[in-house]
Amino acid sequence: MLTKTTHPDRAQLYADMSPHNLTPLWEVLHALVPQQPKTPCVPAHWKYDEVRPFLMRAGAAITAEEAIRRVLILENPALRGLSCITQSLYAGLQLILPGEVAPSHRHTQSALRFIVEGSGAYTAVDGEKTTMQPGDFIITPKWTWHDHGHEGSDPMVWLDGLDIPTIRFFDAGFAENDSRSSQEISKPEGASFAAYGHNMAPVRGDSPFGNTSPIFSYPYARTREALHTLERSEKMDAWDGFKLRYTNPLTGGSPMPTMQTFMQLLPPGFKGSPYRQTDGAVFSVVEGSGQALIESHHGSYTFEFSKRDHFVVPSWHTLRLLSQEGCVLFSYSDRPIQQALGIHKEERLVS
Ligand code: 1HN
Repeated sequence: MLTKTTHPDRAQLYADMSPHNLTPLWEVLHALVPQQPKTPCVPAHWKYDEVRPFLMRAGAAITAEEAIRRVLILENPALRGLSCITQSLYAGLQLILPGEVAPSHRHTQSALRFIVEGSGAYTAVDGEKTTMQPGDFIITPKWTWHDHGHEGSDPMVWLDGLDIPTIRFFDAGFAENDSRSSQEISKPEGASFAAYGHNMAPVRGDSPFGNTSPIFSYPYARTREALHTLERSEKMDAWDGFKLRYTNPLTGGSPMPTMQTFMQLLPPGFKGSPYRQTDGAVFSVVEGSGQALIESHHGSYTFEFSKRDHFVVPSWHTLRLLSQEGCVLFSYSDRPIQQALGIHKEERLVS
C-alpha cells in the first residue's frame, strides 16, 4: 500500500486507468493470494432458547404456505445481508406448524434437513414421503420436487443446510414451482431405505439421483446406536471423540456432491485436542452440552453450547471441543468440493 503514497506518478497512473476498468495487481496481490486462509467469516453461536421465541413469532406472523418456506436464516455476523453462514454454505431454521403445507418446488441447490424439535411432519421427495424425527438427517437431492407437510400436533423445527452461496458463486442456479401444492405420492414410505439402506443395492439400474445418495433419510436411531456401540468397542480419537461421516451407500463418498455431514459423540469429561480445517463447519447440538473453544486471526471465542444450539466454526479456525456431561453433535461442511479440487487441508495440533 506504500506505493500509492510514495509514488505520485503511480497514483496518477491508477487514476487514469480506473475509468477503463483496469487495476494494478501489485497493489492487491498479497490479499489475493494469502499465505494462509483468512476468511472474513467469524465464529457465531445461536442459543436455541434465544432463537425459538422468534421462530414462534414468525409462526404467528406468516403461514408456511405464504412464506413458501418459513425460515429464519442463520447469518454470519460478518456477512450480514448475504444469506450465508460461511462463504460457501447457507443455514436456516425452518418452522412448520400442525396442518401446514410448504408447497412443492425444485432447484439446483442441494439441501439437507437436520431435525431439531418435534415430530410428525414429513418431507416428500420424488414421490416418497419421509416422516421426520429429532436427530434424523434428511436429503433433498438437487432438482428433485420436494414439499413438506405436518400431520402431528406440535411445532416442528429443523435445520436447513444448503449450498446456496456455492451455486450463486457459479451463477448456475435454476428453480421451478410445481403446479401442485403437494406432490403425488407414488411409493410407500421407506422404499428408498429398503433398496439402499441395508448394505445392499438393486442389482440393475443407475443411481436414481446421480452423484447424490439414493437414501432420503438417515434415521437418528441407527446413527445413535452406531456411535454408542463404537464408544464401547473402539479407541477414542483425541480430537473428535467418536465421529462418523455419513455416506452415499453407492459410492462410499459424501451423501451430496457439495456437502459432507458428520455425527460425533463426545463422552463425559471429554477434553479434545485442537485442530483446524479448511472447511468451515456448521454444528447442531443433538444431545448434552459442552464448550467450543475457537481461535483465529479474529481472536478467541468460547461458546457454551447446549441441546438444540447451533454454532459455526469458519475455515482455518482452531477448534477444541470439551464436554463435561457428554454430548452428540451433528455437523456439515463443503469438504467434498474442496476434496474434488484437491485443496482440503487439516492440521491436528497437540494441546
Ligand atoms: C428450500 O427449498 C427449503 O425445501 C428450505 O425446505 C430453505 C432456502 C433457500 C432456497 C430454497 C426447503 C431454502 C430453500
